[in-house]
Amino acid sequence: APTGIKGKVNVPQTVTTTLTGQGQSKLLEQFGGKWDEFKFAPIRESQVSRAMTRRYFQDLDNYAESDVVIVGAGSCGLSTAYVLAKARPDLKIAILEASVSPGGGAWLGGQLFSAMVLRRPADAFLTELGVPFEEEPNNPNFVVVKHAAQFTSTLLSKVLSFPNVKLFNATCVEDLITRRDGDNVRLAGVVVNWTLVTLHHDDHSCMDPNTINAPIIVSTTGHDGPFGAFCAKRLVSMNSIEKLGGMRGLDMNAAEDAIVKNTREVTKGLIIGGMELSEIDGFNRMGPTFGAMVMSGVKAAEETLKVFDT
Ligand code: AHZ
Repeated sequence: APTGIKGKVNVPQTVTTTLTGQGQSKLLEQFGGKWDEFKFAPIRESQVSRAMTRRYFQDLDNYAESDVVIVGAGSCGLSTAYVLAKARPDLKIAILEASVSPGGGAWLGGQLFSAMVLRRPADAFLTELGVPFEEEPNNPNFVVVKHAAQFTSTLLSKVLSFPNVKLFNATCVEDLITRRDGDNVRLAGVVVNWTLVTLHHDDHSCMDPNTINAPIIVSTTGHDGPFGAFCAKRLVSMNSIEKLGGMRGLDMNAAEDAIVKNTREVTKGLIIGGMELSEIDGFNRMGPTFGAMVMSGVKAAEETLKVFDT
């Protein structure tokens, strides 16, 4: 491996940034000075480029053979990654997210409102993550996180801290790698491209993709939309399943239980969870309640572990 990448990971000590009596930041004091003497350590531009590219290309090399690929870093995909990475530090987990910003639809609770609702017993996942939540007065059946972004940023930060996880954002899964398995097909990886390239296949000459091999793909690309339900739709276009069930109208009670219970290996090597599953099975949507997304993530991780255990 190139030197300088596997160096010691520095965990920052907590520093107090509160202002002192003289209105001076203690943080600045720690770095030894007054504002007019403030100076960063010197750097050359190429050193910045090399620090980034060396790591990225080493990651591309390392994760070209992954143990698990998670497609889509929404609430379901990130929950899957958290459970899996924690349970099995020996597994190499690549998360592929088409958008620049991971998190999918979980930055807001619903419409453009802040609070995020999760029905019990999904509060156990919040407790596991250490995300604070409120009880709803006179209703023990659900809990409320004051801002969905607090849930998503905490989950994301924990997932990214696992040494066995790499998130490739702005990277789109644009096809599946398949192998014949008797009369059936099993998945053996994914075909990827920069999302900006994927979006321009129609107006540029051929821009070939890249690949990642993995025995298990967990697809959590959400319901149909500009990018959503990717693997579900691909299963139909490659004749692996006849047709999609198609997501039905909103019914919170029916939808959440159905999604969690049915999160499963749909085709050999492909586990589907979250709202993408509603497109396969024809389940209802649940709208702005996120318990099923995290619990489907937990189940997707368990289904993945089952495959590795057999
Ligand atoms: O960008 C997508 C999003 O971040 C990403 N994605 C989609 N297609 C992709 C592809 N390659 C890589 N081909 C891709 N990434 O997948 C993520 C899906 O996140 P999401 O939040 O849309 O899905 P989820 O199933 O995790 O959560 C659904 C949340 C919903 S939708 C809903 C309703 O409509 O009623 N209710 C809830 C709680």
